[in-house]
Amino acid sequence: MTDLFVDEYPEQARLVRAAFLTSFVALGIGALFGVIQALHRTGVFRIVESTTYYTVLTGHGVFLVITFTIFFLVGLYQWAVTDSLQRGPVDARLTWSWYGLMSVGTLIAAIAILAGFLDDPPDVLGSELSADVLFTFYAPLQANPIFYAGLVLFVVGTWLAGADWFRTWWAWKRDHPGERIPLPTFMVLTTMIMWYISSIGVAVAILAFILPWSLGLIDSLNPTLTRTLFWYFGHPVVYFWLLPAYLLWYIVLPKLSGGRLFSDPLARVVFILFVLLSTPVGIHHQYLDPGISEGFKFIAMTNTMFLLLPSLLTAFTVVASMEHGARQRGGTGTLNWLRALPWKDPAFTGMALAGLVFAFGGFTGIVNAGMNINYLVHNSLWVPGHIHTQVGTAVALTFMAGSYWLVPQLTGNRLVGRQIALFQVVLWFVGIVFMTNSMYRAGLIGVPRRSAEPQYAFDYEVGVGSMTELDVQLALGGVLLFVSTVLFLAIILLTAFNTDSDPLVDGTIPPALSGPEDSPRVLDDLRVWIGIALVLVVIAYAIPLASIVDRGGLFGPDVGP
Ligand code: HAS
Ligand code: CU
Repeated sequence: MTDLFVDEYPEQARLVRAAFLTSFVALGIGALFGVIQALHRTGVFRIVESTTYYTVLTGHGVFLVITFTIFFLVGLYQWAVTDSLQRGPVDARLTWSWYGLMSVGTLIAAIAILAGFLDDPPDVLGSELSADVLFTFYAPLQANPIFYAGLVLFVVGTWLAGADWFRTWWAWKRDHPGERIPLPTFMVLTTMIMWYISSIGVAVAILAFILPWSLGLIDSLNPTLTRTLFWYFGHPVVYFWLLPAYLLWYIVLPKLSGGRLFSDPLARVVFILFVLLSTPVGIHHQYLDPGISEGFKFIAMTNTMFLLLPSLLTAFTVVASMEHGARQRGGTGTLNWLRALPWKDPAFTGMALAGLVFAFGGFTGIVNAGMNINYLVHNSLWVPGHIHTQVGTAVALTFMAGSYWLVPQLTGNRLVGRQIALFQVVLWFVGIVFMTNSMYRAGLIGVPRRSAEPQYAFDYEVGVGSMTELDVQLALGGVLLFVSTVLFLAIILLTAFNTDSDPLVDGTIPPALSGPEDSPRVLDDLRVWIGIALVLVVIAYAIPLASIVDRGGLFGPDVGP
C-alpha cells in the first residue's frame, strides 16, 4: 500500500482541500436556493417575492453549475495530475494564483447576484448592482458589469490552471521520453483542450459585446450573435462538468467494484471524441432561434448524434469494468453478478446510481437533440428535468461519492458515518427520481421552465396525472435532495475534524486490463486532435456566424437616427 496522498504531497493536498471547500460552500448555498425554488414554483411555500425568484434562480444556477462543479474539477484534476505523474507543479505559486483568481472572480460575481436580495441595491459603475440574468447570461438580459468581470477572472483562472497542468506534464515528459501519458493526466489534458477551444466563445461574447454594453460603452448589440457565441461555449461546458465525473468512473469506480478498468485505449478514444465533437454542436440549443438557417441546425444535429458515441462507449467500458470487478468478488450469472458489487460502500453506490440516472438523462438528451421533437420540449420543464439528471445527478452525485473516497486521502482522517453516507447517496437517488419524473412529465404537457408562476392551468383535483400530483412530486423531490445535501456537507465537515483516526483507504489504482500499449501512439499526439477539432469548429460555425453578423450587424442593426 502506498503512502496517503496527503503525506506524499502535503502542499497539493492543501490546494485540493481548498478547492473542495469552495466547491462545497457553493453546493450548500445552491442547494438552499434549489429547495426555495422547488417549493415556490409548486406553490407549497413561498419565502421570497416572485420577482426575487429570478435572483434565487440565477444563484442556484451559477453557484451550482459554475462554482460547485468547476472548483471540484480543479481540485480533482490537481489530484489526478499529481497522483498519476507522481510529481508536484513546476511552480506552486502559479497553482495558488489560479486558485486565488478563480476565488476572487467567484466572490465578485456572487456579490452581484446576491445584491438582488436588497430592497434598494446600490449603484456600481453606473448601474444598479444586480445580476438576475440566469446562468445562461446572454443578451438581452443585462447584469451589472462587475458580474461579467467576476466571470472573466474566474475563466482566466481556469485557463491558468490548465497551463499549470500542461507545464507539469511537459516537465514529466522530459524525464520520461517515449512513455505513454498516464490515463488520468491524459483525461485532464484533453478536457482542458476542449475547454480552451470552447471558452474562447464566451470570452469574446463578454469582452467584445456584453461587458462594453453593460458599461454603457456601446448602445446595442446583436443578440443572436451573443447567444450563438454563448452556446458555442454552452454545450462544451456541460462536458466540462461531466468529464471529471467520467474520470472518476474510469479511474476509481472499477477499483471500487473490486476489479480493473476494462480498456485504457477505449477511454482515450472517448476523451478524444469529446475534444473533436463537443464544440461544433452548440446550435442544438438554438433550434428555435430565428436567424440561423435550418441547414446549419441540421449539421449541429448530426454532430450531436455522433457525440452520443463517446458516452455509449463509456456505458460499455464502465459497466464491463464493474462486471469484471463483480466476478473477481465471486459474482456469477448473466445478471446475478450485480449482487456481488460492494453496495454497502457509499462511494461505489453513489457512483453506480449516478451512472444509472445518467443513462436516463442521456436518452432525454437524444430527445432534445432531435430537431423536430425539440420543438415539443424546448423551454418547458422537461429541460430542467434533463439538467437535473445530468449535471444535477450524474455529476453532482458522482462528485459526492468520489469525495467519500478522496477526502480521507486528502486529510488523513477516517470518513465519519459510512452508514449515513450510504443513506445520503440513496436519498439523493430517490429525490431525483421524484423530482425529474415530475419535471419531464410536466414539460411534456407544456409547463414552462424559468417561471415563478407556472400555474397556467388551475386544476385542484388530486389524482394521478393532475398538476397537483406533479407539484407534490417536485416539491417532495426537492426537499429530499436538500436533506441529502445537508447530510453530505455534515459528513464531510465531521470528517475534516476527525483527526487522529486511521483513514482506512487504499488510494492505489490498479492498471487497466487492456493497457495503453494496446493502442496506437497517435492517440497521445494531442496536436493532431487539436487540429481536427479546429477544422470541425470552422465548418460548423464560420458561415452561420458570418451570416448572423451580415444580417444583424456586429453591434446590432443600424437603425439610424
Ligand atoms: Fe444536455 C440542454 C442534448 C448531455 C446539460 N443539457 C441542456 C441543458 C443543460 C444540459 C444544463 O440537443 C440546458 C441549458 C439551458 O439552460 O438551456 N445533452 C444533450 C445530449 C447529451 C447531453 C445529446 N447535457 C448533457 C450532459 C449535461 C447536460 C452530460 C451536463 C452535465 N441538452 C441537449 C440538447 C439541449 C440540452 C439538445 C437543448 C434543449 C433545449 O431545447 O433547450 C449527450 O451527451 C448524452 C449522452 C449520454 C448517453 C448515456 C450513456 C450512459 C451511460 C451510463 C453508464 C452506466 C453506469 C452505471 C456507469 C447516451 C454512460 C451502471 C450501473 C449499474 C448498476 C450497472
Ligand atoms: Cu447541449
